[in-house]
Amino acid sequence: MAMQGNRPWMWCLMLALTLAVGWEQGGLLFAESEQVVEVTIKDFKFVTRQGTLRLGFPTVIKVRNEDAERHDFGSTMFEGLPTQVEKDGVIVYGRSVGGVFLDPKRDAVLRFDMSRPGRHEFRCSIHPNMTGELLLLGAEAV
Ligand SMILES: [Cu+2]
Repeated sequence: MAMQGNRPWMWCLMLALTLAVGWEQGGLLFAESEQVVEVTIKDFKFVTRQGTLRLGFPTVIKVRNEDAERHDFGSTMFEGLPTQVEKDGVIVYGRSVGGVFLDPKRDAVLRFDMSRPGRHEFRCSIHPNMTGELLLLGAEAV
């Protein structure tokens, strides 16, 4: 993840604080326009709950690891897209986010704007047989 300035931690901390303060209002404001995908990791499998996902809309992927094992939610779907990752109370931004690692019983939230239609695969790099996918419709299909 690329950070600007010579004190990236400072920038990151300020951003995290700003977002934390504005969280309640922001959550309400964006509640209607965000499309949410819930991914639960359980028994070494991805269980995905998604509604119809449309292009160009703010998308939120909530990942929860229910296993007692560390897992990874990795995907190329974020490639080149500004992506916000919220994990363990810390929020970071990146443009080449490859995914997020989740310790047992932890969760993470990824936010970005879907911009490519089709099937988007995700997998766990620790357990390569763990895969899942999201289906994204073009705006014209809705
Ligand atoms: Cu795994």
